[in-house]
Amino acid sequence: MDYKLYYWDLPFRANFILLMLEEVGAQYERRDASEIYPERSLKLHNPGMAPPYLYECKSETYFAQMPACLMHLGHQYDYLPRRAETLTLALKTILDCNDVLIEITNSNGQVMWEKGAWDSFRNSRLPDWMRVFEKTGLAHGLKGEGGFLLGSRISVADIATTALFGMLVYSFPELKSDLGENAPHIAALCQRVESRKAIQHFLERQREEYGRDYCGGQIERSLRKMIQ
Ligand SMILES: N[C@@H](CCC(=O)N[C@@H](CS)C(=O)NCC(=O)O)C(=O)O
Repeated sequence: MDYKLYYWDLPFRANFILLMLEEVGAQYERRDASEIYPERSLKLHNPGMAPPYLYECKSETYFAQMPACLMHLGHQYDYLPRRAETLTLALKTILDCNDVLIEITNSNGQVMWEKGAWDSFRNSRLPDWMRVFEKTGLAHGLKGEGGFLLGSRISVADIATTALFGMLVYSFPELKSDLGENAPHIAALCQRVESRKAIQHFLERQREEYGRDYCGGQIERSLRKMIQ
């Protein structure tokens, strides 16, 4: 066993780490977040505030914060860009993804969506975010039908981008045209990454199990009410 991932019974932030573990063929098991959170989280050697927690068996170490977990796996499996600029952009891309997750869930569900706020998010911030990814890709690695976000080699940035937008448009098919219009190369990239063998098998199993579930809870219900 290489890793244990502690998270809720949902795709959301887990998928960033799960797609990576699948891509590199790591041996891992999923555990429920409640085994750590909240009681044990402060007692960990590297304490963390909230799930996901990634446990690395060989170093007997826990990591929290999705971007940190992904950067750690990127380092372990050689999925980080080599040049300083693109290495920094890989981290920035994962942080951008996490910001989008926070925005789309109104700060992880602190406030439920209302029509005016949702419409303005969907018509302004969300397309701007999509364009940020599109412009980054076009400047660094995406070309015509191929390439990756930050060069000719797959990196954690592609895994994160796919976990963000691939999952978003699968869970909310109504947003597919938003992505296609604002970030056509990113839409194509997500499809290519989702078709990589290990990831494809994983997503088929997951989508059979969870359907179109996204982040769960009242905030998912509020999001669905806005989008439908
Ligand atoms: N910045 C953290 C956010 C973690 C987070 O918000 N986790 C959610 C589930 S996705 C949770 O269960 N939060 C409980 C809490 O914040 O107490 C990360 O990226 O991992």
